[in-house]
Amino acid sequence: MRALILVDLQNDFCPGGALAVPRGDETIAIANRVMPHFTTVVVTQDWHPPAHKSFAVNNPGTKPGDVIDVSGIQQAMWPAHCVQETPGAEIHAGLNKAKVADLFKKGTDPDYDSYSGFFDTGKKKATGLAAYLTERWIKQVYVMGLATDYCVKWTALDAKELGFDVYVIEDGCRAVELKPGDGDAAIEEMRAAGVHIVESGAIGA
Ligand code: VGL
Ligand code: ZN
Repeated sequence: MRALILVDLQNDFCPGGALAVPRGDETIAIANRVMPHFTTVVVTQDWHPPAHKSFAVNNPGTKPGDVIDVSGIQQAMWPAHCVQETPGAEIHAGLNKAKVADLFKKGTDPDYDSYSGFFDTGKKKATGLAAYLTERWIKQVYVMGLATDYCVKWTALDAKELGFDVYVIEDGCRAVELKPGDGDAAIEEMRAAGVHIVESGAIGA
């Protein structure tokens, strides 16, 4: 059995959003196109409390792009984004939600970030996604969404480490690229870890 994990297809990661990923909105049509080929489709949702420690505004003297020590972990500073119950945290309205079976929120603990859809960054707390997939006999997971160099990468690498056969739909992802080239580097890092890199056109073909 295979599942599709749609990572953080949220307004704040699309053009006009608080942490806009260039051309992030182009992933929505691709998600809608591949979804019918999966029996299980889940989405992850970055869902931060206003006091979240990954926000530069909550760490006086820092600005977005800085990296500081938070709870013993090297943490990048971001503009405030995906704040719980705000429009920016909503899943993009263009996504066909009829096919989405479940939603997994992450980044809810103010002291820890959670790029991965499976665990917080310190691996202290699971989101429940791994157990959910295992209960449904899922062996292969397909991952796409936002952003290639953060949440897609961490989700795919955790899935691989958990023992799933992992496929990243490359054209269904867009990168933040704090540094130019981060997107391609993330793809290569995933490939080196044994993640299959595929194109959406090959799904269901
Ligand atoms: C993400 C930065 C901060 C992502 C989430 O979804 O890739 N990136 N929070
Ligand atoms: Zn976040």
